[in-house]
Amino acid sequence: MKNRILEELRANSGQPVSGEEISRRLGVSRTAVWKHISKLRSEGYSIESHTNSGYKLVGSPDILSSSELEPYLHTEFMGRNIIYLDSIDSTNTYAKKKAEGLFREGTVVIADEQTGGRGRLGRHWVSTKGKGIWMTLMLKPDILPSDAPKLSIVAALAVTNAIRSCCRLDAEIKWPNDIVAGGKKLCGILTEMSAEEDEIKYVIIGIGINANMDNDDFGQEVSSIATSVRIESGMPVSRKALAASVLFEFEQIYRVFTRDGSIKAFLEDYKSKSAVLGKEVRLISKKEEIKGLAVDISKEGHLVVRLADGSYREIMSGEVSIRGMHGYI
Ligand code: BT5
Repeated sequence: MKNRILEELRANSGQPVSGEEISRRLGVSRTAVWKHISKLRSEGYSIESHTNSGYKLVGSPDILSSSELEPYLHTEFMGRNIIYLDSIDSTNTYAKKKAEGLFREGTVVIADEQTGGRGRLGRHWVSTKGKGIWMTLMLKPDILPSDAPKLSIVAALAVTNAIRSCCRLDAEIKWPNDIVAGGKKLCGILTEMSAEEDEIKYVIIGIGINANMDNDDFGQEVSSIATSVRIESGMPVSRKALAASVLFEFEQIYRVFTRDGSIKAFLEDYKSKSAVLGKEVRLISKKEEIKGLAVDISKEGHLVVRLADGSYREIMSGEVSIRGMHGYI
């Protein structure tokens, strides 16, 4: 009901609309209308009350709730059910708990702030309030569990396309799951899955985009490798427009991918946006560090590296960190 009242206020584009009219149109009491208006105000909506003419919407908060995101969405199922949280430890942790029950395909958990944002291997992800897009996509694709890791490739390509089209920034993909600009990290992706035998129970894809982060927000250690859309482009970005664009791009590629669990149809596009192909890289895992020239990405989504002795190694994304020879990338 709250969202429908918001729609009524928006539909009147800046003109006041009387409580009586809203109550009649929506079939609720005037007291109920007043209560929902109070709730909207507490969420950051600026609503003026005019004694004779009614309520007028004069400002909306910069948040990624369903009612704020909805006008920007051009998807069929991605983000059509949004769980918006003001603050949470981690949207991935939250989504995992939700995914144990029934959920609608394409549900998105979005938080304005994460107090315990997670990277891979238990690393911390800085998620400052109101400055980024911290979200988790909830999916149940009908593909083999062994194909699910390729969804990081799908997500990385979607985010890169969205940043390129929304922010006019030459974002690139640092295989497999980082998006970079100016040699620093703009976005990280954390894909987690639960499967039983040959059936996927759920896949959740956590996406953290540094939209309007400032250098100070990252802290000293992270700021040497991190950047944001705002820092790189010199302009703040609309988080609503960017988040909606990511969901749109994701839906397009996900549809193609889930036909057969293959990345073949968009692999060339992915490769053309790669920040590592053609570069000398260091691949760091728990066991070893190897150096080589990144030459290709296979149809399995593995990185193919040519080593100094001329031999080739195919690297799976799992537990590897990739670095340039002299810096982050
Ligand atoms: C990642 O891990 O890059 C995956 C990050 C996924 C974050 C999203 S936000 C929504 C969802 N909910 C979660 O709890 N997580 C997901 P990894 O490749 O392990 O990189 C982590 C490393 O990146 C850290 O050790 C830092 O060095 C660096 N880092 C931390 N915060 C960062 C930030 N905001 N921007 C850039 N780099 C950061």
